[in-house]
Amino acid sequence: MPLNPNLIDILRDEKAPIVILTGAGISKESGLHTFRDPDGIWARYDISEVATPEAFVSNPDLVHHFYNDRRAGLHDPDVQPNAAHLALARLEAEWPGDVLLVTQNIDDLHGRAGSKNLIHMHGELLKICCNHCDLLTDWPGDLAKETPCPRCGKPGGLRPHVVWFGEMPLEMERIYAALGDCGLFISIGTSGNVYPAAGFVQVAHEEAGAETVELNLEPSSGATSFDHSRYGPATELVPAFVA
Ligand code: BJW
Repeated sequence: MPLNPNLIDILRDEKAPIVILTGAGISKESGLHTFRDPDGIWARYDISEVATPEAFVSNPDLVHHFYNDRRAGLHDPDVQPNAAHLALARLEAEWPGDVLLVTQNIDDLHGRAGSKNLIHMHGELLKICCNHCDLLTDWPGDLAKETPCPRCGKPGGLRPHVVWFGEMPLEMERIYAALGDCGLFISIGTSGNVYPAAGFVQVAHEEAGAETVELNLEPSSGATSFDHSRYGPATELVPAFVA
């Protein structure tokens, strides 16, 4: 096998299912911040004050401000899918086997790039839900503490459709089923600090015997768990790897 194998070198079975996990690093070159880099979101905000259910109860104004700001950032016309998002959408369209893309990102850049078999395991920034009823709807604009729910009419219950610490990530059954059956697991642009996503590499390796690949700017916390790795910017690594 070549020193820096690409997807085709690793996957000789051309129909093998592929599971891809992405994190904030894939959207960095589109102009969105990561979380744990020195210039990241957690350098400016305290996680416990904006990304927990307890924070939403004690200071909903701050939590809404945090997500309103990020929603506005996502609407910046300069924020567009980059070469890495586009390469993954192309892979899904062209690979003869299943490709499941699981993103921890709440931005909509994978969808805009054309990925269809996509799970937003930490939710979606442009959606809201209601703590009082079962509303889940698109919400591109600002949200405030007093905004009444468009379905049940009650104020105070609307929240961003995002998964905070201590909450259950979305579609876990479907994700674990795909991990247990894949031939290749690729992790892109994630620091490997947040579970359960950080544990997916072990599941793919142990349950499916899958080959595992990390594509990241630098070795992640779980780097030694991967069979193969390449380090550099996602816009260079991803198109080259899936080409
Ligand atoms: C580039 C680049 C470029 C830069 N190119 N690369 C097991 C052990 C220990 C703890 C736990 C455990 N299981 C669960 C936990 C608790 C907790 C957890 O993991 N804590 C850890 C901090 C220890 N997990 C949870 O609470 C999760 N829920 C859960 O497990 O439910 C089950 C359960 C429920 C109830 C009771 C018991 C169990 C939920 C986690 C929710 C995460 N939420 C956030 C914020 C919400 C969404 C938002 O506002 O955006 O999600 S936190 C934040 O981190 C966000 C991200 O999706 C997530 C991951 O970050 P990511 O994507 O990895 O970003 P960074 O910044 O960390 O890394 C970026 C990487 O890119 C870096 O490596 C750079 O080098 C690289 N990079 N530029 C390529 N150009």
